[in-house]
This record gives sequence, C-alpha cells and structure tokens, in this order.
Amino acid sequence: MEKDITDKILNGDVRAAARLMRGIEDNLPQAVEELRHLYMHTGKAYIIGITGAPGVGKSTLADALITSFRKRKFKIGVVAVDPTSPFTGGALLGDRIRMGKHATDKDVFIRSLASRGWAGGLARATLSIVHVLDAMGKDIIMVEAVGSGQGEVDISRVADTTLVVLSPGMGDEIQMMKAGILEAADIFVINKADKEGAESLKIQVEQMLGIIPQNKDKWKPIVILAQAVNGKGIEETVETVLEHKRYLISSGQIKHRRSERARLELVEAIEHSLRLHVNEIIDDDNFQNLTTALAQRKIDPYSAAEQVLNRTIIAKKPRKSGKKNQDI
Ligand SMILES: Nc1nc2c(ncn2[C@@H]2O[C@H](COP(=O)(O)OP(=O)(O)O)[C@@H](O)[C@H]2O)c(=O)[nH]1
Ligand SMILES: [Mg+2]
Repeated sequence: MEKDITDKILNGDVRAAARLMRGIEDNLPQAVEELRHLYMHTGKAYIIGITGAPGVGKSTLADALITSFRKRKFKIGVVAVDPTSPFTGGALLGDRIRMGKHATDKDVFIRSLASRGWAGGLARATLSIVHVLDAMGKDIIMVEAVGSGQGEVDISRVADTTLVVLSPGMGDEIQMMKAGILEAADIFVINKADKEGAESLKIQVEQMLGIIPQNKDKWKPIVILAQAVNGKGIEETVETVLEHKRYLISSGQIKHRRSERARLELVEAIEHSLRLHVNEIIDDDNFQNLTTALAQRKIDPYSAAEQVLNRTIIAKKPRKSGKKNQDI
C-alpha cells in the first residue's frame, strides 16, 4: 500500500504527491508510514532557503527565481511556510496570483504550509514536504519562510543555500542581524532596490560582514541589490546560488550541511514519537490516579513523572536476554 504511493510519486503522479502533502499537513499517521518508503528515494534535490521579515518580497523573489531557473531547465519545487495561508487566503500576500503564472508548468510545483496551529514540528512538516518534492524529481526546492523572530523554521539548518532577503525601510534590519541571521546567510538579497535606502542598507550589511573574521577557505556572503518585482538582480542571484553550490561541493561543505539537516530531522522525529507517546500515557487510568495523588500532595510531580516513564517507556523497551529492563 505505502509502496504504491512511493511508486506513484516517483512516476510523477502529482495527485498522489498532493495527497501525501495534505496528509503531512494534517499530521496523519498514515503519512508517516508513506514517508518511510519515500525517504529512501530522496536526497537528490538542491534546497534553497529564502528567509526574511514579512513583506520584504520573498514570494516575489521566489517567483522571479522560478522563471530564471526554468530557463536553465531545472525542475522546481517550492514550499512556502507562512504565518498566513498565502495560497488560499492570500489577500494579504497575494502569493496565489503571483505564483499562479507557473500554474500550467508541470515542472513547477508550489505548496504552501500554514504555520498557524503548529505548536511544534513545523521543521518536520516542512522537511517532509521537501522530501515529497525531491521524490517527484525536482532539481531545486525553494523553501520560503519568515525568519525574523522565534518559533519559525530556522531555514539555514535545512537549506543548502540560504538567501536572506532585506528591504529598505523595514526598520528591523539590524535586529535581524542580532538574531543570528548574519551567520545564517550565504547570500543577502537587498530587495526593493527601487526604493530609497537600498544602497545604504547594502553598505551597512557589508560593513557588518566585515566585522566577522573571514577565513579564506570560507564562503564570504555576497550582497546583491534586486528588484524582484521588475526582475532586476534575479540573474545575478541565480548565478550566485549556483556559484555557492559549486563552492559547497568542491569544499566538501555540502556533507556538513546535509548531516546537520539529518541531525535536525532525527531530533524532530524523536520528539514527534515522544509527543505521541505522551498523548497515549495521559489517557490511561494510572495517569488519572497519579493526578489525584498529585493534587492531594501525596506525591510530587517529578516522582510522578518518573513513575509514569518507568512504567511506560521502559516497559516498552525490547528486552535483551538475561538483562533486567531497568537500565534505560
Ligand atoms: N517597490 C517594490 N516592491 C516590491 C518588490 N518586490 C516585491 N515588492 C512588493 O512587496 C510586497 C510584499 O511582497 P511579498 O513577495 O509578498 O513579500 P513576502 O512577505 O516577503 O513574501 C508586494 O506588494 C510586492 O509587490 C520590489 O522590488 N520593489
Ligand atoms: Mg510570502
């Protein structure tokens, strides 16, 4: 059954892929089963992260980059992680209209993922959708995500190349840099260069980059002026992304990036399993009894938690022969 879905997706069945993505978004256990098989067929795509504050022009840039990458015959996937739901309720952002121009191109697949309501596991869901796009045979996958505060996907941990998009007059540029975005960026795109202040923002970013000690073997972030809405600076951005890709491969850095991604994914998978496990535990009778005991101060919460964990996780651990099962 699960293998069927994998075969279908590998064979380019767009509806099967869309269905699995919906399952991922709805957090269906079945989707996890399907991803188990699918995962083994992934790892070929190149992932580009596009991050920055809302309104700087990430979606417009992604749209322009699609056009440019398509001219080079790359197959493209896009995941837009947005606090709003950009493609369906996108009055605010209008992503649907803009990216809609690729709607008839079968080698472009765009998926939005509403970040609202995801207490945790957003990185997991994002990566899962990336895997589906990867299995579909997309060469380049762009992940657009807001990246100025807490709780968002830290895209630089997922991406091979991270674009940080800034625009003049946002007022929060410096703050973003304090938030570690400076280290996360491989390429800065100063978008809305048609507006006042773009040049000085570029200088400001370059000055800040100058403060960071540069290792001659290390990639030095490039700062590009762009007008996504007019297609300006897009070719330069694409060329720079491809140059960064060549750098990652020739320096061997790509292996580090990918093992960092694998690590993140494993941690997320463990956390997910534990969360499911916790949900199971809090349903049972013993949990109720402990809650009552706790409320009556017959036990403290730490000992109660230990009791529950000893009884469940350890009890479920497969026993090795001759060994007691208390050695977790
Ligand atoms: N003046 C100007 N506006 C732009 C440019 N690029 C995008 N915009 C506009 O900025 C607004 C926000 O763009 P959007 O791509 O939705 O930003 P996102 O929230 O970062 O994805 C839209 O109204 C765009 O048309 C640009 O180069 N110059
Ligand atoms: Mg957007």
